[in-house]
Amino acid sequence: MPPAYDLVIRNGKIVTAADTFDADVCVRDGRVVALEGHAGPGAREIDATGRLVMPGGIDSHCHIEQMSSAGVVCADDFYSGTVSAAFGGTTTVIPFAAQHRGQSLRQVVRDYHAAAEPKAVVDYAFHLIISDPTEQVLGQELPALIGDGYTSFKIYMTYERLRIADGPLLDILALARRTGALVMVHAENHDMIQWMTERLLEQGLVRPLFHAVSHPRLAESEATNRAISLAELVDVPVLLVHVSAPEAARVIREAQTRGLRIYAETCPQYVMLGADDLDKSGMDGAMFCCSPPPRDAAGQAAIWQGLVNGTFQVFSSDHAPYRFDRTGKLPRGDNTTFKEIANGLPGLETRLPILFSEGVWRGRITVNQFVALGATNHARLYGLYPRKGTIAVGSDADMAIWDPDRRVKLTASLLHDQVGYTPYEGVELTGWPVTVISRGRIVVDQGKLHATRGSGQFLKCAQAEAAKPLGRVVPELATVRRFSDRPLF
Ligand code: DUC
Ligand code: ZN
Ligand code: ZN
Repeated sequence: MPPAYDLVIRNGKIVTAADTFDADVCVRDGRVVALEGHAGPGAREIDATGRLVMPGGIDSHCHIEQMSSAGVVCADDFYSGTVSAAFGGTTTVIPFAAQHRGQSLRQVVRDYHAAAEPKAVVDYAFHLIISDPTEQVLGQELPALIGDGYTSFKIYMTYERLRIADGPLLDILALARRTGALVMVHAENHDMIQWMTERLLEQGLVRPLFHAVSHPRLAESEATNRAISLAELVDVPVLLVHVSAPEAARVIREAQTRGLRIYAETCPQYVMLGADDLDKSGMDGAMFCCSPPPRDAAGQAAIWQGLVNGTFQVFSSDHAPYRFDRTGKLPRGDNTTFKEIANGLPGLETRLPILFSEGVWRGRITVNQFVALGATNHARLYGLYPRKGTIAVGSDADMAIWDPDRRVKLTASLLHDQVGYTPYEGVELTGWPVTVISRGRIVVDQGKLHATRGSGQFLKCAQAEAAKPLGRVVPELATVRRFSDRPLF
């Protein structure tokens, strides 16, 4: 008799966002087909005694093989990026297909597919980045792409070459409302940043530390409040990405408490790093420059609080990998001013180990919250659930088997990205993913890669429940309804 299953993971403790229980996981044709005690034989078996068997992580914010608006190309392509993700326990990534001004969105998506398909080793979907909301883009390309499975997109309120002013942002939000897409917002007040930057440069204050000074918390909280107000006017959910400032977290919490569908994401750098890291000697502070910047110890505590109390639904890496040289972080070497430093940190591989160690091992969050923040909520928000983000009969067999006691000291040479440094050099963590499985295939086992280039698959995202409007009409629009049958937008 042939074995009943392709793969059986025995004796592990299964952890989902909702539950923790003992069972064997039985896999056939890439899917979980049974969760039971004393399962029948598998063609391949893994003994997970003493281990946690968790859904493979989903990283819904990472930049891979992307060119920044300043023309700097990421250090990671879809091979190194997804290999690095897999070693860190992540089996699905959602990077961006990023439009620059003047580009056709459709062509941008084709280009990212051409880059990802031959290289990715884990599954991937795409968010879009909209920087040029022309009539053609908003009238045709974007609605068609949303229908084709690209159901979320990011917009920037800052960066000269990317930013969307409030008027076009309202157009975009109205379009999202009509089409059921989820809008992700980079919320920082552009003029505050630019004005601060000019004042600092005038005084010759150019060191990396001044990147943090030029991006004040107020710039983040003001724009966050504005983004939420615009979304409330249109009655459409939005997701605030990479939240770093306690004041912004407070604005989000308050909107959520009022019952609005406002979602939020934070990232490892905002619980692990501080603005003082940007004050390292020479140019070393540039290794920690990202936008928004890391804040301070009180800010880290506030972000932890938001992770614990549910203000943040997702913990993503915002992996934006730039090498510490002229090809990346430092286009003018030691003469690079803070304004010219490429913005972003690597983090695909360290995201989940940091959340596990600093969150679960230190007792800040439960292991079920860990799964929700690292996998399940990403799948729910972006229309991949229940295929991804959980361990359940019928779901893809994407799992990471964690040794909860494994001690690891982070160092750049341990990691598999192409960045050459880690902002977490020397950090000691407890808990590590030892075996990583994607659709029943062993991708990583005991520190070795087993997946081949191009074995990852593209995932179409459904329109998520999370993106649905609440049906709340602001009073002024209620007035319009008395005089007109036609919706205003
Ligand atoms: N925003 C991101 O999402 N990533 C890197 C830099 C930035 O501003
Ligand atoms: Zn951003
Ligand atoms: Zn980003």
